[in-house]
Amino acid sequence: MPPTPGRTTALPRPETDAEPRLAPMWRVLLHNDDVTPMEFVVKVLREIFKLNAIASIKLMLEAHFSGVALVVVETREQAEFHIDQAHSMARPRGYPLTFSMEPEE
Ligand code: TYC
Repeated sequence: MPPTPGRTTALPRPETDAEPRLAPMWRVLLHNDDVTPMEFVVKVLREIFKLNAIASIKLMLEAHFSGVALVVVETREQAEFHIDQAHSMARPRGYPLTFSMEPEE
């Protein structure tokens, strides 16, 4: 369909060039501890956060060696749900595995 005369077709907004975000985004962080087995951390990252094996191992090692690792950026509701699921997997086994969340900016 030809453009209507006198009207412009969609142009990028010069200020942002990007679509406005509908929902504020939150960072989910993985914290190291001295108790949770490495294999269990990887299992949680795969099963709850749907990360592949390589990404899960890399993140687990990053948290293990540096204290904390960024897992994913998602909406507040998604982050709360995933963290709750992860803690619910760990607590009955007596593991102190901890995730936290913080607003992106
Ligand atoms: N530090 C734990 C250990 O040596 C493994 C671990 C890694 C725990 C990352 C938590 O977020 C974590 N068994």
